[in-house]
Amino acid sequence: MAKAVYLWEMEQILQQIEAYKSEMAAFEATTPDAVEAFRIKYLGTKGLVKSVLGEMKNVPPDQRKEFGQVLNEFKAFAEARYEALQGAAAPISAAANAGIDWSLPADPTEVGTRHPLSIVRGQMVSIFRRLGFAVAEGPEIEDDWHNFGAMNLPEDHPARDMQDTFYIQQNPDWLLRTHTSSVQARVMETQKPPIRVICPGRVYRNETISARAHCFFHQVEGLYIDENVSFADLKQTLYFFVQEMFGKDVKVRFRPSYFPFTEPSAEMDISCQICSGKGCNICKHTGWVEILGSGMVHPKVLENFGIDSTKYTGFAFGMGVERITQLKYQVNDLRLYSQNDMRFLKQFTGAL
Ligand code: 2U9
Repeated sequence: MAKAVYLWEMEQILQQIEAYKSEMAAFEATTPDAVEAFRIKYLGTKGLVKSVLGEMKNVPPDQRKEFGQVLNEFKAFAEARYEALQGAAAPISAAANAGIDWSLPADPTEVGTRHPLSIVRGQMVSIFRRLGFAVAEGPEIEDDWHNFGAMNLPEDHPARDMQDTFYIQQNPDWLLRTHTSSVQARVMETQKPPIRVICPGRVYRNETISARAHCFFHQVEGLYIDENVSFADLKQTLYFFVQEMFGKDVKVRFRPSYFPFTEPSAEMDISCQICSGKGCNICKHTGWVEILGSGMVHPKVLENFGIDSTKYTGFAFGMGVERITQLKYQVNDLRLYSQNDMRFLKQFTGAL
């Protein structure tokens, strides 16, 4: 009989708790005074939470654990609601104290624009993605092996002088990558052919800064390794790229060249986009401008990564994003790209 009374009372208390919780949830407080009123009513020394907690003494021992849990949750609910009200009221009351008129229009803010190099890099990446190239990225601080050794440039190789390198003082095995070929090296380390990647990224060379040279610039390099990849694939891929980038009327020509990591190697020129081949200062009155280097991946580079060079062949290419941007938008001073001059940067609003 006694137990039934206890149960009935407990039911009542539980209902009361639920009623208090709904009340608290609906409690609105936009001023510190109202928040304080909430605290006094529910969490004060004579508050409702305390009085419900006081019911614990009437609960039969075998139900204390279960009821204790309910009470703890109730207390936590009240505390959480109090914190939420405090958080919501603070900025409103701070604004009111500071005399802010929320109905006033906001100060005009200048909307940023995409950097021309980001725009052009995005276009380059999107063209190669359509040909099935994946994008790979890697570290800007590299070790000697990934930047030079793997690329067929051993320590005493004179071709290392072609690229003035920034070495890390604390450890001369580390350097700032001079090309993103180091990323392709890392791809070859972890993936088996077929490999079809492009590697966009920033590279560093120890050059005196001028209109035509900078100590850092951006490259997009590409690598395609599979069975039966030929120089014809290289030419067609790069021809497609320039047609998409500069329009269908663009003409191309390849000139033999030398890079330690490709054999044979070739540089590609396109008809000058400024004078349409008639002759101007940009093309030095030749009608042609150089835009990239390329070639068939040197068998030694393939073997460095355990790729059988009698079964697989590949082509690779590299180009500067600054150069492509210069030809697309006639930017004639490399320093403009990194000077953060809004008069320059604003001109590219609306581009992709
Ligand atoms: C691997 C094998 C070969 C990437 C290549 C070039 C030719 C090249 C320059 C163009 C202008 C750099 O930005 S630039 O100064 N690049 O001429 N790059 S072939 O060859 C590779 C890359 C990775 C594994």
